[in-house]
Amino acid sequence: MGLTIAQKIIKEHLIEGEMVAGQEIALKIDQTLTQDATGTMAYLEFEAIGISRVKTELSVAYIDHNTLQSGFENADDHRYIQSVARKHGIRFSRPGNGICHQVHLERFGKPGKTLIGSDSHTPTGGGIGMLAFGAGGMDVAVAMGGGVYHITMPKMIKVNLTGKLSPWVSAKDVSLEILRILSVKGGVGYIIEWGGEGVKTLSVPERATITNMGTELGATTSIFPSDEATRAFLAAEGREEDYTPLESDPDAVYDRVIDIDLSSLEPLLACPHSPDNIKKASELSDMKVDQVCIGSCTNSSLRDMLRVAAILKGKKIHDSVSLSISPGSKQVLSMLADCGALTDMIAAGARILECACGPCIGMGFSPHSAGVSLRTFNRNFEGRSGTKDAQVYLVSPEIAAASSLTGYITDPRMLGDYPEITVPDAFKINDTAVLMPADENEAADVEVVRGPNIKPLPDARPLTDTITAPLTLKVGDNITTDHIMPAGAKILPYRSNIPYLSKFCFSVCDENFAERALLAGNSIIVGGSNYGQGSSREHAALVPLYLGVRIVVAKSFARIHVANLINTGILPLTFQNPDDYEKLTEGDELELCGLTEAIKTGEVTLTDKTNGEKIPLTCDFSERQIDMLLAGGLLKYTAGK
Ligand code: MIC
Ligand code: SF4
Repeated sequence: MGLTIAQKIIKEHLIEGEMVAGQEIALKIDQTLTQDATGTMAYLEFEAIGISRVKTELSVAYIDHNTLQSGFENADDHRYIQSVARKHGIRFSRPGNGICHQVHLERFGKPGKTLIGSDSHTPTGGGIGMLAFGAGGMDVAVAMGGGVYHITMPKMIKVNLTGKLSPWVSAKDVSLEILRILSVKGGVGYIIEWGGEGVKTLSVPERATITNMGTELGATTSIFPSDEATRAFLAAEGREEDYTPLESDPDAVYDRVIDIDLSSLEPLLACPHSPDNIKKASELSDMKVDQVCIGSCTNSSLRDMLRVAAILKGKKIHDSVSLSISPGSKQVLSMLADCGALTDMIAAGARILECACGPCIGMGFSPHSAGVSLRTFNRNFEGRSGTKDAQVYLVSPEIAAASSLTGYITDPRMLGDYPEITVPDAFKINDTAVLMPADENEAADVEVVRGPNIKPLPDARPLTDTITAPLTLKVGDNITTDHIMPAGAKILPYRSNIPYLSKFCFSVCDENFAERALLAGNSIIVGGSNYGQGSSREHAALVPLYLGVRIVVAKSFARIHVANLINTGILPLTFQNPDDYEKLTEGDELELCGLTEAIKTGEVTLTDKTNGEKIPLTCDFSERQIDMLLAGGLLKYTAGK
């Protein structure tokens, strides 16, 4: 039987397990990346493992999320990451060099290699034919130490592309179309492989927009073939030698095939507050727009920026719109400057922000109260922009630029001729903002510098046989890690200070949760389906651990978050019958007995001592996961080995 592209890469990197969907497998990891908001924790964990030098082919530490430095906290964390990277053999991408996924694609990604990153949008690398996964910091720390990465062997979806995108329709619309088809849960348990004749019409940055947003489907990852377009991109980056062709076998078997005719797509947008709430731009043309933000790891390539500049050229943005543009990397920014496109953007009235995540993670540029914000980003979760009642729409760079001119949501086809752009064959290469690590002889003398904002990790709590605890919080479906552990300018500086961060846990849902949980000592959370979707931040597990959360019971879980829960030693359990969710009420006293045995058989009974209900729960842990839970999480488990 033939193999898919992903299966070929998995086969080459398989260390443990069998390539049977649903079974746990362990993969060798070639490259890792971290960003600063999750990186400080990942490097503290790497230090805790006690290995002196990374064992990967390449590991890069990026600073891109938390670049406001509105106090000593971020700057201290950056200095810590810079020093720890220098000591342990990791390259350091300085603040201002760009967003991790954009820079990694430009400078380091290689077809056929495996990559894990402490950021959920690491699958951006699938645009260049990498098998790239978002993961929690602990998993990245273990991979840097030469350890394997465990996943459940996914099923395969093939998206068969035909035709060619029409003028004013772009890769973002392909992402939104697949979200319309599959929803934010539809990719869970799958790798999405993009194929068909239509693939040839898409450049690597366009493919990367699509694999980037595959994360919003809940997919394990997404991948494109490596072909002539990949070779051309690598050649433009001056590294054609990194090219290897990759395609699926003609008789490869997919669990599901979805056809998309690129020629039939129209400009789309995702309405508040979910990336799968899709409408046509033409349906919302009465909606007044207050703010437009262009950038993020989804849409900040040179192609996207040149297109925006061409649309804005010689025009002026609408008086009631505030427009921000953040180019994805120093490479993109300097090329925009050289060709004059930057001047066109500035002249039209854009506010140019640094090459970083910026407004995407609420680091500045929050909309005004109830403001309508059009963003070329990948997530529009409630409150993520920093303004709780903002109405955030996800759009293509074309819709964003067009709407910034008119002040209304605008189907860009209204603007007439699609302005031509030329993406050069050779990009401007300048890697001065990537610092090399010390060589092995010098490394011992490098001092790791820790600021006072770095607080110890919360204590592990090995699983006990009986847990009796109150239900301190009951939440609904599609709870994101942004709900569990919000980010934004006021909170993000405390990512290495779990006690402080804990004050904000679930504050979007219930401002009193943190206090209540801390008071209870031990507690249980109940959630709906797709619990923990979105960001890879392991803080959404570490902080509940600190607050005493021992168990999360949900209808279903998102992939990275469930791994993070187990990694921190919190027990994730699912309802055998999802309707039983209704039987539990916040404040109820719950009890689970015989847990050490029950997690092996997969049959767990929850007793609601308040109303006497007995509720059957399930779990399906591998032996490794059981050992981790019994040890109190991945770090204790690894140390024990
Ligand atoms: C995000 O887009 O939500 C983030 C911020 O990049 C996160 C990582 C984090 O929370 O630091 C992600 O996607 O994993
Ligand atoms: Fe940064 Fe936003 Fe991309 Fe996350 S989604 S890595 S915050 S640009």
